[in-house]
Amino acid sequence: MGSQCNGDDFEVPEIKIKFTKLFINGQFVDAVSGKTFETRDPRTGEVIAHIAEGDKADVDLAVEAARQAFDHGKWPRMSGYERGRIMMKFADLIEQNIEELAILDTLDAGKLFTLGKIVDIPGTVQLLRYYAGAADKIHGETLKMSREFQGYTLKEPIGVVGHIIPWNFPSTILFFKVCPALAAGCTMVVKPAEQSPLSALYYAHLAKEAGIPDGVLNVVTGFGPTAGGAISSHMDVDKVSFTGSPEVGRLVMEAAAKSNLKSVSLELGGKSPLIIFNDADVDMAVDLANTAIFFNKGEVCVAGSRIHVQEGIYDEFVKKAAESAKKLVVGDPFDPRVNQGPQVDEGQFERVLKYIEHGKREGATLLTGGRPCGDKGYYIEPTIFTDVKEDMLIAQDEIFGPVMSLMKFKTIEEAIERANNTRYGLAAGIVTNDLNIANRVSRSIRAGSIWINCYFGFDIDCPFGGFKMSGFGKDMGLDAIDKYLQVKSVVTPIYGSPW
Ligand code: TXE
Repeated sequence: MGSQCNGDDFEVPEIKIKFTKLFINGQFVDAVSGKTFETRDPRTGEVIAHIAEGDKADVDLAVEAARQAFDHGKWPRMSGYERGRIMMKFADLIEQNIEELAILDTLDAGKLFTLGKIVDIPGTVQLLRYYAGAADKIHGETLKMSREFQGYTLKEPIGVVGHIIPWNFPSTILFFKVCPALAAGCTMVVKPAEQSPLSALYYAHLAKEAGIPDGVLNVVTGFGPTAGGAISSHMDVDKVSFTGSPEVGRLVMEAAAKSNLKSVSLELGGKSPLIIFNDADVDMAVDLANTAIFFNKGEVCVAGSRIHVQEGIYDEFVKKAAESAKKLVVGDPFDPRVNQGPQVDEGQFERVLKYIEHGKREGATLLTGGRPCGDKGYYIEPTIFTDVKEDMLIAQDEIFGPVMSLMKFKTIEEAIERANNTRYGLAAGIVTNDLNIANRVSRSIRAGSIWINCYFGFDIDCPFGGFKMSGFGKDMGLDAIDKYLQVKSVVTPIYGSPW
């Protein structure tokens, strides 16, 4: 077996699930239909809780609350400084509840508990504080008019925003979107993924405690085609910000076009290349490659799922990559020794295994892994394919699981061509000590983020978003605030001048 499933000599923290209802206009309420759905623990497939199943009727109520809060409420009208102060309080409250929030994301999405405590949840605190600091620095420009006019621009919040969130980073991606929208003065309706609704409801409770006015931040849990679809087709939602699959991204755009032509931004995943040149330190490159694909069990939009290795070091790389993958410990994400937890749900588990079977049928060589792991839950061995051809499905589709496709190349030109041979353009990694190669390749790849001698080079100040079919619009950095603003020009003749 390419990996081990661990034993059970560690403690799973006890937790009572406190919030299971929709959060609309500052209150936790049942769905209008009274329906609920089950959220399940991917470690076992067992039900964790029954969650209110919102649909169009609930989205209508949430949008109405957000509309009132935007048109008549304090939030868009208060100073940026005051909004920032409340966001800082929200951050402090999250900081006091890191452990509980990390437990929720581990239970719901199978994420490593230790990482949740030091990366995911503290990351939301950092995002809130960054955008809180930006809230009072949003301003327009004085224009140099060509005639005798005075002109300036105002940057105004876009209005009511719908955020549709995936399950792979239930906390991080939620705050990628909520923080700049709050800083801009927008009001919003959030639809978490049906696989991972627990933490979003907890955050809603903390937002209220921090003093975010009722109606500003609403959370409607439920399914994509019903609750999500109602947001993207709503006539009173001014913008929708979506992270998820390209198929649904297309539906969101269609719904926006067919309703009120709301503004749309999309982050739709990728098939990101990591290109390793002959001069690379092979051990370091193997570490990077394994992290790039196996981190968060491969459920990462920027996962380095296509590893292109130059021929001079290819054989050594293949041997060491397999050895390294075999050492990864797959098992219960609450166990601090574990490197890889379960896939988020049965659907994703089956989908990844199907791709692995497809890879074998297409003629790729299964170097290591390839099987489910353990007797319950949705665990899959870290898997590496070699002899992957570019037209194979496993080299083109986003598998969203722990499956590495290894390919050999000869020249820089070939590496660039292969890296760009994908419909996606989210990220790319380059490993070389040659500055000329690094510069040339980074400028030639059509992707939104390029990481040289590192991978996952995320930073709060670094705009993140895709090219090509990976979508458009940036999360993070100050650019993300612009998504939630619109520019108004104000012009007046200068007194006494003819016009
Ligand atoms: O995504 P969906 P799924 C990719 C990844 C994964 C695949 C399928 O390859 O294997 O997509 O995952 C909501 N109108 N990514 O099926 O369906 C849904 O409820 C409005 C990459 O889970 O796109 C959830 O909240 N909303 C990605 C969100 O969309 C709808 C992260 C994402 O779900 C909807 C996740 C509809 N008609 C998956 N249908 C990334 N970019 O990181 C569903 N939703």
